[in-house]
Parts: sequence; structure tokens; C-alpha cells
Amino acid sequence: MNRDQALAIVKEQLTEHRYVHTIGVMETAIELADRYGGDLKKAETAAIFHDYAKFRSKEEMKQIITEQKMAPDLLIHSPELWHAPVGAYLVKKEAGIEDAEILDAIRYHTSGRENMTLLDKIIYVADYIEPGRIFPGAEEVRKIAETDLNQALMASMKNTILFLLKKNQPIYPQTLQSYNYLVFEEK
Ligand code: DGI
Ligand code: FE
Ligand code: FE
Ligand code: FE
Repeated sequence: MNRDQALAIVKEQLTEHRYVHTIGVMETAIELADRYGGDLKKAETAAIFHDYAKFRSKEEMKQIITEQKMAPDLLIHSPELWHAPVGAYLVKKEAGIEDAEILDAIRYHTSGRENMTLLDKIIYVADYIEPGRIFPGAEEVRKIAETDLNQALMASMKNTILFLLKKNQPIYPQTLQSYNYLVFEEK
């Protein structure tokens, strides 16, 4: 599947705003892959499909999480988390993407995970710093990402957790585990 075919599939699933975000993530992910020695084609495909399930109904996502025996604790946490693992499942089923590394990068693009692969990191950071992201902190992480992908990942996770804390939102355990893992690793 070439880039235009992949984009056409995803465009049907997304709003215009989310599609523009996806293009930004794709361009940023390719830049990061180039800078840090990642696979450009995998970065492109994972980025294009990362938010594939963003607009599926909560009912459909809940059903998939249950039937596919995904982490049951997802269901007591924010539905905002669901589109990542559900997306990995649907991208395989509906778009025929089979590459496990690409599917993992999609699956973990919201929570992260312990011991993230280079591709996981690229997608997580690209999602946070693509040019359409104008929230406080994005510019600082963009700068860090010019020289240190792990520090950029840590800063974006930290900002996400702080953002949730400020809104009195619960933090999904895997989000905290991913952050802790990085902090320990960098010591
Ligand atoms: O899909 P995007 O908006 O491009 O970005 P995303 O998939 O990284 O994050 C989607 C949302 O999920 C975002 O508003 C922050 C939220 N989120 C990330 N980690 C957690 C979380 N929400 C809760 N409640 N807990 C988390 O640990
Ligand atoms: Fe997302
Ligand atoms: Fe993200
Ligand atoms: Fe995204």
C-alpha cells in the first residue's frame, strides 16, 4: 500500500481537522525517523493510521475491548484511551496492516508502555509535537526533539500527566508506568 492509498483509507474515518493532524504526525514522524535512524516507511504508515479509530462510538470500542480481551482496566479509565488499542485491532482487520511493530506503535501511542521501541517513541513524540499542536509545552518539546528523542518523550509524557492532574483526571496506570520506566532508564 502506498502513501496515497493509506491516506485515502484514513481520510474516510476522520474529520478534516483530525486528518490535517494526521498529515502533521506523518511528516513529523518521517523527520524523526530520519534523524534517529528509524524505518521511514514504518514511521509513515504508523503515523497515517495512528488515530484510525478516533471516531468510533464508545459502544463499538467497548465491545471490541471486551471481545478481544484487551486490558479490562481500560474500561474504568477515560474513553480517550480506547482509540489506540482499538485502532491497532481495526487497522489490521479493516486496512490489512499486519506489521507487528506498526500495530504496536498505534496500540501504545496514547499510554506509552515500558521499554518502548524506537518506532513507538517516534509516533508518541510526533503525535505530541506535529505543527498543529499549539498547546503550552509543545514548542519546548519540539526543541528537545531536535537533539534527544528520549528526553522529548519524557517531557511529553510529563506534560500529559501534568495536564491530566490539573484537570483532576485519573491517570491510567500504564501511562504512569511508561513515564516511570523512562525516568529509571535515564538515571
Ligand atoms: O488522539 P490524540 O488527541 O492525537 O492524542 P492521544 O491519543 O495521545 O491522546 C488522546 C487523549 O488521551 C488526550 O486528550 C490525553 C488523554 N490521555 C492520555 N493519557 C491518559 C489520558 N487520559 C486519561 N484520563 N488518562 C491517561 O493516562
Ligand atoms: Fe490518538
Ligand atoms: Fe499522544
Ligand atoms: Fe493523534
